[in-house]
Amino acid sequence: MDTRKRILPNILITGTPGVGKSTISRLLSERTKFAWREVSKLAEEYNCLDEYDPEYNCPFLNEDKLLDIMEGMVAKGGNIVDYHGCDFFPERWFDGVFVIRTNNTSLYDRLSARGYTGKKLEDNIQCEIFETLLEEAQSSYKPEIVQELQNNTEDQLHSNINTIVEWIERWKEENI
Ligand code: DAT
Repeated sequence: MDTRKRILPNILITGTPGVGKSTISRLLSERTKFAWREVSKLAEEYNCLDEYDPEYNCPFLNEDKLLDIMEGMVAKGGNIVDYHGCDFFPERWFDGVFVIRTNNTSLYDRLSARGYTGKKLEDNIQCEIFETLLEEAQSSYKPEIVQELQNNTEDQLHSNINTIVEWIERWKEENI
């Protein structure tokens, strides 16, 4: 895929589970008409989940198969890719990478409300405390395309949507 052929940017929305990736991606896709690519759903839909990981109580993702399927989807741009991981996508796919962040107490409440308990809950809170996804994004993409967005409150949610919409408008001015 040649990035020069994209007429719209591709955006990656990443972060620990519960930080608000789906909420942001859905609102953003309604505003921009960009396609929302929920990677967990695509993995299920296209049978990219392999045998069960007993430690984490979730299936392994067949990354190569998933990437083959997604390659055609992202070729023309105009995609919002939403996933709690970011180091296995080809770097050339994305023009902007947004790492969504949430404070520990809000994240704890959101994940508990989702029914997470024990190790699964603790691992996800630790993941946020250790800035695992921020570091993963910073080591996988050029620093100038990685942006961190705090998403604790409704006000921040709307301001984050506006920030990304404005970023898209700027990208269009600079690239078309
Ligand atoms: P993710 O897709 O990262 O797992 P989500 O979008 O499902 O996260 O959000 C998790 C929960 O948090 C969900 O109940 C919606 C809520 N939420 C998201 N953003 C929020 C915000 N800025 N303020 C308050 N609640 C928020």
